Amino acid sequence: MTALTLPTLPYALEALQPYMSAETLEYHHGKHHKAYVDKGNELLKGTHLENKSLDEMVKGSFGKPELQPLFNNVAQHWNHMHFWNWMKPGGSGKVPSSIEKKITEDLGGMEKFTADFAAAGMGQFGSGWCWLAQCPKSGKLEIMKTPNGENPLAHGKVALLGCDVWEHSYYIDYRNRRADYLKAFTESLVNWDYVLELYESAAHRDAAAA
Ligand code: MN3
Repeated sequence: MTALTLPTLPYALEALQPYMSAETLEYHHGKHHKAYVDKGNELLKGTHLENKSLDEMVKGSFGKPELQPLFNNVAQHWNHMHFWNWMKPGGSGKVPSSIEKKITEDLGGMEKFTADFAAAGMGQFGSGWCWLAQCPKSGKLEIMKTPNGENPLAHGKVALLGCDVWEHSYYIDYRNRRADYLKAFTESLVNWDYVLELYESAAHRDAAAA
């Protein structure tokens, strides 16, 4: 049994056009994500993390120099499993009211959130991700940026939304214009239903733990 499996995209390759091309999705999913799955499976073989959940693989390999290559691949697998669901055809638009209320309380409103999220993506030097995350202790939302494969989970936070700012996610469509890609992502691609699902399951988990 292989531990990691490349998922099927939840929409057709053409479905996110004109904001993200079929060619970008074909390479990003079929080559880049597939490479993380293949390499991750190879590196997992014989380790104590082989039969663990994906969350445990990410947390168990983070911050250990000898497991850095494994972390890079399992974390990128985790990130992309969510990333495909953080977008949808006809995305962005109306933000669920509970999310909008929480963003207004913690992050100063939707407009400020959108600007700060994009600024985090722009401010990530080189490859990485920008995030809307929730602190499980305080319950507060925060904006994060992380290098390479790192994610909120590795840092003890709950990821609610993430945008891949590795060049492979935008270079075919936007060349060097990361800001235009981030604008298209925030305005036209975000699947807020999935964000809501993650937000609500985090709340249920916290209630169960309390
Ligand atoms: Mn990627």
